[in-house]
Amino acid sequence: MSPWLDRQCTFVILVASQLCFLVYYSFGGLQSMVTFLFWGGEPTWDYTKTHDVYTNLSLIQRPISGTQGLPDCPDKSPYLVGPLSIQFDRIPPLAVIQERNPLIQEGGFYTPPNCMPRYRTALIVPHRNRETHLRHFLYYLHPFLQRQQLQYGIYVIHQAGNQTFNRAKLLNVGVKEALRDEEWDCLFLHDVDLIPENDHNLYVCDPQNPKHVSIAMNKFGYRLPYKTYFGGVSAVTPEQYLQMNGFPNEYWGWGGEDDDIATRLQLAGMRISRPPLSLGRYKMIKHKLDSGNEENPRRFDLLFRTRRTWRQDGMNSLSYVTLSRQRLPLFTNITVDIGLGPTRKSQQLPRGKNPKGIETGINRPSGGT
Ligand code: BGN
Repeated sequence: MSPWLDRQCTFVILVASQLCFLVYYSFGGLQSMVTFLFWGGEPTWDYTKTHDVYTNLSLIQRPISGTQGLPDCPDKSPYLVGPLSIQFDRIPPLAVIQERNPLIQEGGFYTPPNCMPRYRTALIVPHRNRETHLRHFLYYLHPFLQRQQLQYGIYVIHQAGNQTFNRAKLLNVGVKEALRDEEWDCLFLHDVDLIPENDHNLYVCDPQNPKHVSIAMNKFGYRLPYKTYFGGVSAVTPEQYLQMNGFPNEYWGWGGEDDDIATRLQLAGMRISRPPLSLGRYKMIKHKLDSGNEENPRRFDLLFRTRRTWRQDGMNSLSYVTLSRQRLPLFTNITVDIGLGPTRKSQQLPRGKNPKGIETGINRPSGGT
């Protein structure tokens, strides 16, 4: 080959490889490139054309012939509509939500009246001082889930008292309490201020791996803020949850617990599964950082030690006191005393007594510390 031709070839290869890199990065790296090249036929959604969240709900009726010998629900629900209109300017009254969801049973439970559900999903919602958020949440989630033809239940886990909030521990409590009621196939661990924007985002688990669902939130410009992000809404089977020893109990205040969960699921031999970016879309109800949920200054140190602590801190060390368990018309409300953060341990309530002085059972599983 002549030196001239050789130089030409080198030049072309150089330019071509630079172009390849350019394309690679502009499509968001390897994962997105693979999705782009081997596109699985997922529909692309037009979020400028949205539907009312109560669309099709009146079509879901009990059959006149009774519920004996109902067929299995179809693979894909015929009631789904896609992108939903979501607004937070008016707070729906509980009575209105009840009226618009006549098939919901006491405790916030639902089972499709006209077919046998394929999945049973429990939603676990940590809560304190977010009553208006909860009303938006119930208004949007009930019709959303009914259209998916799931059997489901909504559990609101309310932290008693004004001490530092502990989201991850409330989730552990919620899982334990929900599994007392029913053999749920899937546990949706759900922040109260996040509303799904597309009903094709099915509230079912990935049997292989824990699923991070709220991957495209308006707050983060509908992108994942970082690769291992696991906050907001996630879905795990009870088996996956126990395999990772649940969530850490020691994160008091804002931040870090979701990163810990992401680490522990990897330490337990699993990886994060995710829906397509166009489906895992969520609108967040705007709010300020709550008092009692200030940034946790210990989170960096705790995260540094996850590898050493995850087997001891989690479901096997969970202890709390159930103060009340109410089956309300739209959800099951469980109020718990989960104790106090590290600096407040000395003020902890005496065992078996709650602030009202009512005797309660202590929910300490075997193997607890
Ligand atoms: C991260 C927080 C997450 C939070 C996301 C999104 C921490 C740990 C720092 C080492 N993690 O920074 O908890 O969900 O932001 O807001 O603070």
